[in-house]
Amino acid sequence: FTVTTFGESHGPAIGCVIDGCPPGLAIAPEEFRHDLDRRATGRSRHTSQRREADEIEILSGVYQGLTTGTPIALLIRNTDARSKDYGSIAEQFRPGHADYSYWQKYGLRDPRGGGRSSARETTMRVAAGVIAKKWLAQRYGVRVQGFMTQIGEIVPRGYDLSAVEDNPFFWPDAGQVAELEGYMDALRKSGDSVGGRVDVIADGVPPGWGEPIYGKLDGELAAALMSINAVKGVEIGDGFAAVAQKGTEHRDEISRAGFASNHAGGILGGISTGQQLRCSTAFKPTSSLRLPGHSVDVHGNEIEVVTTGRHDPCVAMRAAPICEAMVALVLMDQALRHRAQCGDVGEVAPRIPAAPGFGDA
Ligand code: EPS
Repeated sequence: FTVTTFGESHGPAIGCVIDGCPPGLAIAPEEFRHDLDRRATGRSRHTSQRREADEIEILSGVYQGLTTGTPIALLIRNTDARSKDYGSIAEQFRPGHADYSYWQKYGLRDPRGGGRSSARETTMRVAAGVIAKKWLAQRYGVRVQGFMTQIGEIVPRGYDLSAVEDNPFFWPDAGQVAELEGYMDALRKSGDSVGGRVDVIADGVPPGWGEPIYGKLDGELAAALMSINAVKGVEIGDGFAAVAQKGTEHRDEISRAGFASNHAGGILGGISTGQQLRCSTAFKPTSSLRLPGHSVDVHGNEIEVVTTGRHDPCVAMRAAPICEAMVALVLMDQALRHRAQCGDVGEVAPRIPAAPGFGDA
């Protein structure tokens, strides 16, 4: 099961090809709306004000509302690109932006809206993720949920996951939303940007998904999450906090009644344990800033770069649905691989109940 995307931020359209989806899954264009809206720009004052309709066209792989097993091609036409915003920086490298590395690699680039390196590309990951989430939920009862766990220095005081969809930050503590609004308003006025952290949990993942060495579940999740624009770090379970832990603290003790804890984040040896899966992703502050920064242009002249136009002061704010999609795509791929190899093994005893999950009472 693979997904590839195509398209540029200011090209005529963006799209994806999803290959390997089993036949018979019901899917309609309107089912993409909810997640595409969760990711989109212009849905609050705290994101870029570019307004895209993000209307999905299903070009192939679906007949009479059901997937056929052949490649599914999805397309979204770009409708609100303002390429003149990029006229003055077309030959400049924004410090901290992929402008420079794309130029070094290809010797030319489409500077409009960051071209292929734009966060616009993540739209199609979310679209593909809609199919993976639906298949996982129907076939295995798997639920995937993303939420934000840090903006700059601010971390949640509490975790009530029912609050996440009711605020533009995907924030799990409703009591802090006013503080975040004020923080983001001040940040936007200052012209600067900030990083953020997004966690994803997946409930209902059965034990056994993931390959033992090549194609470990955690390795594939890390690669998938790292492939999102602006991501600089991924943790599974306790992640880097495990460095300071003792073995007696980190190990998740087992009794017939259940796992006592879940420091491992639901994965041991690259294979799911049946516990809640937990990943955390670090997003850097965006680099398109109206505050001047030192750089050079394509001719090697030293310059000051100023980026005008419509940009996200905290791209992580829109990333919860993107991270969910990447996790769902990896899980669907691993589920199919597991089924192909071990489908006839069946349930193996003893199956140990999971520890209470993140956000559970
Ligand atoms: C982006 C800059 C803005 C964002 C864009 C990502 O685009 P533009 O410069 O064309 O107005 O709106 O994100 C999206 C369009 C999207 O759908 O996510 C950038 O610099 O990466």
